[in-house]
Amino acid sequence: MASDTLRNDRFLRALRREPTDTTPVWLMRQAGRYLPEYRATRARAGSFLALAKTPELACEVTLQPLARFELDAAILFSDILTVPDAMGLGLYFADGEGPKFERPVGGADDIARLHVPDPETELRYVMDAVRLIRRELDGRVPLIGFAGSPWTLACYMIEGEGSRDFARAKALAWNEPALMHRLLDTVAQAVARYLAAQAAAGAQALMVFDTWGGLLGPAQFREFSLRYHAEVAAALRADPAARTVPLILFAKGANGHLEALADTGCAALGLDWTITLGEARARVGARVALQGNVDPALLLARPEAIRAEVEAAIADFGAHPGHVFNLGHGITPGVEPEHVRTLVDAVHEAGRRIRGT
Ligand code: 1CP
Repeated sequence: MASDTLRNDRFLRALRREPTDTTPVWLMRQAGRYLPEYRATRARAGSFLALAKTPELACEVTLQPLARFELDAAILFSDILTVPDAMGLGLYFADGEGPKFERPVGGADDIARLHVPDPETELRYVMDAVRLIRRELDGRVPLIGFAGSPWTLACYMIEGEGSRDFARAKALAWNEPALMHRLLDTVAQAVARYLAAQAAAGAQALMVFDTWGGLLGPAQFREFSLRYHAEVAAALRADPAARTVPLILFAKGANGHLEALADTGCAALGLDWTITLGEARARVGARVALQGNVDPALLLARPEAIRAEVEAAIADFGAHPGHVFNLGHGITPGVEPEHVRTLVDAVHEAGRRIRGT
């Protein structure tokens, strides 16, 4: 496989907390609407779902940001909601709106009917995209595969669409915890199987997005989110293809739980921008690598402000191994692509400066 000839392994080395020549950087949503070439491919595809479900097009948009910027990793172009779609919920996008499910999960009968999808048949388009992207990357940088966390996916499955508070999902957790656990258990099996299949297809790192973990209070976070992170991580460690593939866990808004998250068996934690890298490193840096964490809105600022903030973040982490630079959440659509170049180049410059390389 092409992994033998990986020409830029900064990202994987940082995840293993090994020294690197400079700080590696990639950005959540690096392929997306802020890029005119992404908008053109999406228009050609006709819809976001057609784009995500056509491996050649998913591969094309995955590679677009790498053609422009000196990024140190590629991330599979797909969505976390492909898994509930394959579980039978019917994902669709109404015009100009976010994702929705035709058949959200209502109660016990719906939950009992859910099945764990076979990735190589029911999510074949994702596995084909992973294989194609690996071939087209040809060892330039590693490829990241990903999935939503069981809790975050359950939020969308119950609500049927995005929400600010996911009140229906939280109500189910309070009112029928056993039922919620049955749902989370099935979703966790689906997520673990899906991530393991991505590793077998060629993903060189795996990331779990727990975008809505931070909505839960401390005890509920441990019960309904954290526990399933540990289950997914344990399943991956037991899988021959995924065992050696580093796992990055991003639980947005869950900084109160960093120590517990670091003990789930992941290689790295993704951080949002509400904690400093220095504090996070002091708390968990001996156990895991850290990925993050500047405010995505920084990309709306002037180039000098972007450079200053990047410099400050890298100084705050210090000259230790184990930092992957990223935003604290995804790039927003209105960002000027040249600002992304400023940020990426500033990371490599500041990373070299602090190491004296
Ligand atoms: O083209 C478009 O208009 C569709 C917008 C879009 C894009 C570009 C959606 C719909 N998904 C994606 C791609 C996507 N989604 C990636 C691509 C890889 C990358 O470049 O990073 C990834 C990693 C995701 C993951 C994802 N989807 C998350 C977790 C990360 C996060 O942003 O917190 C979540 C919560 C989703 C759900 C989703 N899919 C799309 C939208 C607009 C949303 C948010 C819905 C909501 O809650 O309102």
